[in-house]
Amino acid sequence: MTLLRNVSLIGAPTDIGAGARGASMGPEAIRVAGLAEALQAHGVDVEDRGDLSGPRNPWQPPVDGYRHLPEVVAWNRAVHDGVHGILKDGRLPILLGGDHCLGIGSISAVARHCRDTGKKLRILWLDAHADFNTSALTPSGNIHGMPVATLCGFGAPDLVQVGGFSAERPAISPKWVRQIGIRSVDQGEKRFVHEQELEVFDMRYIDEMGMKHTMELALATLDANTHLHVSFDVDFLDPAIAPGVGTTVPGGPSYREAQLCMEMIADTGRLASLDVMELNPALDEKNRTALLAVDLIESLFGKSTLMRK
Ligand code: B3U
Ligand code: MN
Ligand code: MN
Repeated sequence: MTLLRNVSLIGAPTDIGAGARGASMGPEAIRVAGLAEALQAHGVDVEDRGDLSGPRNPWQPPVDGYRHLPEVVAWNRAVHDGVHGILKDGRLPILLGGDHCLGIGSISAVARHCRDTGKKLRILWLDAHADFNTSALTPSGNIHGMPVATLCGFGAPDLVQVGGFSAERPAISPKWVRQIGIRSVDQGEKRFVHEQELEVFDMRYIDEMGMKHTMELALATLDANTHLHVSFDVDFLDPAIAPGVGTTVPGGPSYREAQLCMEMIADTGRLASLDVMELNPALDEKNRTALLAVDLIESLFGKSTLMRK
């Protein structure tokens, strides 16, 4: 296992792409829950680069299918630059969101880094939602429902172009993505997921086949040259254990399933960047969702009960 042991935290305190207010407090809640200290206890070198800044949330209705597009663009440019700087320094970025629209900035930075260093990119999208809407398909206009489609080149030009990409040469291909835990997909979005052949391990698949088999497939064909990015939307987890998110969907992975998912990712030794998104302290109970997220991130960085071969 050759896990990167140098981690940089970077916060993006905004709910600019979300449907509920409060994810802007996510970075601080994760810090208060002790992420840096927990990783340090596992021998990880952790620096905290503090929080990015950007426009405040004007809380306006959608315009042409997008809510707050100019503000979302500004935040994603800032996230891109912050994450790219960390990768250039040879460190593993952990983006503390913030809502999931910021995955555009984070993953475009990772994609640019992979292109420049000749790495293969694999993205694990842990989420209740596919986040594959476009302005024509979205029921809400909230851009946190659009980051995967945008990164694949289907989105607002200003967002598709973050990191120097374009609709013709987008940041990522749907083929590089594996979605896990999905249980809420809108009607039009469903058709588009199918059309673009996104590889989705939905909750029915996990229920029938188990998390172990799911992760074996999602992590298949990684090699020594693969950069593994995990985009962890905290609403991936069952709301019974993780109430502190804006859009809870029942029927998510249990604590045990989520632990196994994280442990199997850690075992690959390929984790090279991480987003922790959609944590909403305004909806949480005594920071328990943040504490759970920290616990799961520890597993992602190799915490295990016994010595492993
Ligand atoms: N698919 C819905 C809801 C949603 C997506 N992502 C989150 N919620 N967190 C939408 O608005 O696009
Ligand atoms: Mn999401
Ligand atoms: Mn979600």
